[in-house]
Amino acid sequence: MSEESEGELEARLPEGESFEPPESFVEQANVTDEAIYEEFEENWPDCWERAADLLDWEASYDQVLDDSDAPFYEWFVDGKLNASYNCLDRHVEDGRGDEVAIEWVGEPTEETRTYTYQELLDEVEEFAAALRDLGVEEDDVVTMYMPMIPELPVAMLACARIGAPHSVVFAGFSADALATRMNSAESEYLVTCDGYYRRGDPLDHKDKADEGLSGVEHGVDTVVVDRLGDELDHDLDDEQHDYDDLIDEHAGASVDPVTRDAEDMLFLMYTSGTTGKPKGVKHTTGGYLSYVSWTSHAVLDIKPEDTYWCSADIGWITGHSYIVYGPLALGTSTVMYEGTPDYPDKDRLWEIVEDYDVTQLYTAPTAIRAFMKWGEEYPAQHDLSSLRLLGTVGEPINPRAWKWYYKHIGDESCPVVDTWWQTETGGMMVTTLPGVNEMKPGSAGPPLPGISANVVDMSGDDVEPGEAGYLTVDKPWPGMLRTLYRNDERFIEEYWQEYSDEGTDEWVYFPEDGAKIDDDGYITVLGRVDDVINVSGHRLGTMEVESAIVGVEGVAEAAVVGGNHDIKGEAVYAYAITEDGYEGDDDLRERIVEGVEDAIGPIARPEEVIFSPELPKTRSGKIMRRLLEDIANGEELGNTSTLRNPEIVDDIAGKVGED
Ligand code: 6R9
Repeated sequence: MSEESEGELEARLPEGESFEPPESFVEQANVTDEAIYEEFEENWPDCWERAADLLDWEASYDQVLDDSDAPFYEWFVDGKLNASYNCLDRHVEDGRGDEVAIEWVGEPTEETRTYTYQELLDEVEEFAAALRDLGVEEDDVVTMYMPMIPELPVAMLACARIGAPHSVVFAGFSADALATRMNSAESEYLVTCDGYYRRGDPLDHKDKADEGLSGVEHGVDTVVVDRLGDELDHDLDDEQHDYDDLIDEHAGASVDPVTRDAEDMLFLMYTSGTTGKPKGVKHTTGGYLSYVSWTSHAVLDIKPEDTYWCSADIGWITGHSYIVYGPLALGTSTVMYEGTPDYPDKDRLWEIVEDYDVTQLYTAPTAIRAFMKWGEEYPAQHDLSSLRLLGTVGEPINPRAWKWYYKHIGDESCPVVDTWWQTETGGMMVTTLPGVNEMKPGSAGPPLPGISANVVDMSGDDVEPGEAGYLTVDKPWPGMLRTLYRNDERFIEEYWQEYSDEGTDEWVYFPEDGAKIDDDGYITVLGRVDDVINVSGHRLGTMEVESAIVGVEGVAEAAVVGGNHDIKGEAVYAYAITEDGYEGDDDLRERIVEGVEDAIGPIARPEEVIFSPELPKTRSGKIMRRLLEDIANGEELGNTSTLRNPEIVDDIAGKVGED
């Protein structure tokens, strides 16, 4: 966008302004009555039946919430259901088998695939039969290490059908990251593929999967999807099976959905936390599926006749909840895109919106900032009038990006929902209801009906409006994680210890985000307050990156912090001390970057590696990360007198931006 037109837009939409939901949207919205907030509050926890009612239950639950063993809450107690049945069979039984479930758009522009609900159900049953033949039993964890190809949701739903929890590992993660997760979950099955396209080139994925498998401590049966055909050939060994062969062998198979208890695990999702070890977040069948269906209905306004598109990757929670489970449970058409937004050109997303008449678009602030930088001429080349609602997720959105999205993508006629939530919350928690609330750019909005979120100070008391504090949630909700896989103790430590009153039964969930709240109850999320960096909406633990760096020969010590970045929101800044006999030169810098990519993946690639003879430390020997953050951001440095080695600070600051 040109400076001039940007200036015009800013003048038209001054800071602090709020926007009413467009009349045309309200007229047709799924939720339009603001009384819903009161209704949920008065009827809590029974209000959540409204979410459960969006599903078909084999046996109805006896109790909405069991809080007798808090914070190990149970939802929809003794209810029985199957997630794959809810996402597939029931729509087919309703006579909607010919309607589109998945519109898959490949990176090569000519390559697309459409799955109707019937076709998706057929393939899910065939793959479910194949998994059973391989030995997969109920409650066995099946890992998926796959890019954005239709076989990924097929595999997830096939697992759900036979009651085998899935654990999807983002395809951009490294071989090491795959091995760590498979070992942690003791997962004996892997579904992966030969490769996929990135900006026109076939990218090998199988080699990375094989390398990961070599680090797995137990035997693994692997299924390999042939995504690239003749572009890439691989030999399969005895424990490796070709996906298409398995599907052929089980053609026409019918596999009844197994009856799952509401509290049975639907999937595991590993996410970064404060320590170096990723956490296995456990989600259940009844609570999770009810919650993502409800939020897809109330916030994304999904209706069966929509063509809805969330541009996230299914390897992250956003893709699980809002590409696969929520949209399919509601029986809509969900778009899945394999490629990147700028290939073959920077208008690719807008071309897809136009071609498929996309009705809702859900994306991330980092993408919106890139679109802004590329210029409004790209969306302007396309007819985007099919869009009815826009959404964002993953990190705070700056008001300027919000307004650009609202104007240049939504033509000022689509509400924008800025949705705050986490892997652990399962679904959206703080955001406006698009048919009810006014929108304030930069502020996510009020907590959703039934969600009790507050902004508190360090002792847990509410802060004054406008003051920064910590976001907390003091009532459970159906989509919440139930525990960290096989680690109840860490579950309590990570999320509940900080703000709960020991001895009483007052359990308070702490998501580790900073926030402020306005007079009208709107919450602005400020970002993580733990050692987690949010790079382009992806969570990275500083400890994970640090341990990768100290694993590089020649590095004695490392500290990693997040620094501001125009597009990514935050970027990784690495400070390293060399071992005696090693130079902090380009060669070592390169090996550090490689080391991080090998241990985690390219998303964790340091923006800068700064060599320093020492790190700034307090007298008690703790690294002063705040100071390193200020240095990365080129900010004025505050008081350094509490440091053991204050002289080092100027030295390091002088080195930022050198490489
Ligand atoms: C869904 C997802 C969670 C962290 C979360 C927070 C940040 C997400 C946000 C947001 C401000 C929003 N975050 N949405 N911050 N405004 N609308 O992203 O899950 O990958 O687990 O990340 O992302 O810091 O704690 P996850």
